[in-house]
Amino acid sequence: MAPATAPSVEGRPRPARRLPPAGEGTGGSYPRRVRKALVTGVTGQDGSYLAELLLAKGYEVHGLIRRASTFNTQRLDPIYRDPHESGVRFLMHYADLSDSGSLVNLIRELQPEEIYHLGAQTHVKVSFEIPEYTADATGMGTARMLEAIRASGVETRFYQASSSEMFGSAPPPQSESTAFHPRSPYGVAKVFAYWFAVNYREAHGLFASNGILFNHESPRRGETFVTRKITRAVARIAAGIQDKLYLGNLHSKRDWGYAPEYVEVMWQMLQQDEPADYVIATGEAHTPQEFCELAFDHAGLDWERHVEVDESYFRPSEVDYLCGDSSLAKKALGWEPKVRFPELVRLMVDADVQLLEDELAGRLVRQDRDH
Ligand code: NAP
Ligand code: G4F
Repeated sequence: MAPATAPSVEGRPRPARRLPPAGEGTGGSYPRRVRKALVTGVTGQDGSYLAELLLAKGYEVHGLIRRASTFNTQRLDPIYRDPHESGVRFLMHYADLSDSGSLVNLIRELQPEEIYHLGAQTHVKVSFEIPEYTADATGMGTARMLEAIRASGVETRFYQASSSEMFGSAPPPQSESTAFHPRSPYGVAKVFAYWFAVNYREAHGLFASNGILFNHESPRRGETFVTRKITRAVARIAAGIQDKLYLGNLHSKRDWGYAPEYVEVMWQMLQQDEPADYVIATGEAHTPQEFCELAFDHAGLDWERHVEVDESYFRPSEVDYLCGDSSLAKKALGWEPKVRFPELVRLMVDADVQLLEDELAGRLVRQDRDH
């Protein structure tokens, strides 16, 4: 275990050192060393893809997970190895974004070179029902992470998972210079967290970058977000075990990309010489209705026969139109999306059809992860 490093005189995090390419050590006369990353929200959609990416790049990856009464690590099945085996480079640690002490202790113990802060209460509609909790986990969670970095005096780089929800009612196309006007407690909490990261960069010299990511989806998307809710229902309706799908507002516009491509750019942001904030988006917007049309059609179904609107899914204040301008990311990072809307819809439907077939055939066995 790396020894704890004393905080510098003013309790400031040390400026991040220049990083060697991952997995290649520092070269020259320096010893070869595996780079260490800490990922909060590792059990979520993005956290699981990011952990895979970092492992493939040679990192030792530490995931922060919170206590749950059931196993919540299914998305990590592809990379999980029993920690009793030798050479394991993916390890999980219990902590919680509402528990400052757990964050300080973990960061001090690990001394990670990179921290990807993805953990949050991420559901916009739910944030209207639990605004105080959302402010705490999604907003204060970032403040606690940043203070934990300062308190532990660790040399690190920090990625803040900012969101296009911060733009709210600001008209498209939204870019890094668009003023925020959040429309939900979640959006407000993310604006708070965004400015916390900027402030620690300006006040304390921390290498902190905000990735302002527009919606990104995948077969690992949480089941209550609209895209996954649709693709799961399509699979069930096609199999004859469900008939109706109840949705809310079908006419908002979202800029939907493919999650594995979005975690790649998180990593890229922390490899730059200087920290900065970047919008990540496809530049194309579609409605939930268009998503339904394509998804049902891909399974040979007519969406209008199965989809009904239930107003209880409407939000008290909606974000009508998100469509991002990611030209800065293209110029500075060389990042461009590859998977476009129709392909995204098809791959998500195909994955849910396959998943249901596996479930019905009893081919899926729950993996127990006691760590
Ligand atoms: P997600 O699937 O909902 O995952 C959220 C993660 O945060 C889960 O691992 C969850 O743990 C963890 N978490 C929640 N509360 C916590 C707490 N109190 N302490 C510790 N961990 C906690 O979210 P995602 O789609 O991967 O998104 C990743 C990040 O990017 C989030 O910050 C999200 O707000 C942001 N973002 C996402 C999108 C998008 O379209 N996906 C767009 C912009 C920004 P459990 O598994 O235990 O619940
Ligand atoms: O899938 P959604 O719940 O995603 P939303 O609200 O855009 O938020 C997601 O993307 C954000 C990035 O902009 C992230 F920061 C956030 O964490 C999350 O990942 O809803 C998309 C749209 C909304 O306009 C919603 O009103 O779909 C509409 N919708 C219509 N029927 C529905 C439903 N959304 C959900 N969740 N469930 C429905 O039945």
